[in-house]
Amino acid sequence: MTSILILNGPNLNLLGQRQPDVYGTTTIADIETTCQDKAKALGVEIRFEQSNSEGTLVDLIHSAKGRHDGIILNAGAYTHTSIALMDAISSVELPVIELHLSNIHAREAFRHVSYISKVAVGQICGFGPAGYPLALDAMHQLLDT
Ligand code: CA2
Repeated sequence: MTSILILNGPNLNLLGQRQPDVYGTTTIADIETTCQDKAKALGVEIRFEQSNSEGTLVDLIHSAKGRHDGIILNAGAYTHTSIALMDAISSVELPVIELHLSNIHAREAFRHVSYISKVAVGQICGFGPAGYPLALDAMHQLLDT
């Protein structure tokens, strides 16, 4: 069965608990439930992870090789800074879809830079939590063709 790793970076564990005006009221647990439901409907398997640590995210990307067929990555603020995550993605040679809740291009200039974009197949941003099932649809299509 097709297996997709969904990786979430720093501070995303706080979703729904702090700054609801900026990031909404949906929690990371709600998003995981939505992803599990979507995966079931698509007939794929997912692993859903969140870490605040850059090194842990690098390790999870490395361990995806041979276990998962693709990665959906919301790297949070590491998107804009992490050459380590970019290199880890290049090293595993798996398709990666970059995902953001917010439209990073409509925000501060420092969020317009993404190291992930350089090695991702594509980017989904600006749709809030609905971006997660959209990304699963996109990955499913990508792996099917
Ligand atoms: O829009 C996204 O998904 C981001 O990856 C979210 C990151 C931000 O640094 C990126 O530029 C865009 C921030 C996640 C912080 O999440 C919080 C949730 C609740 C309270 C505080 C932070």
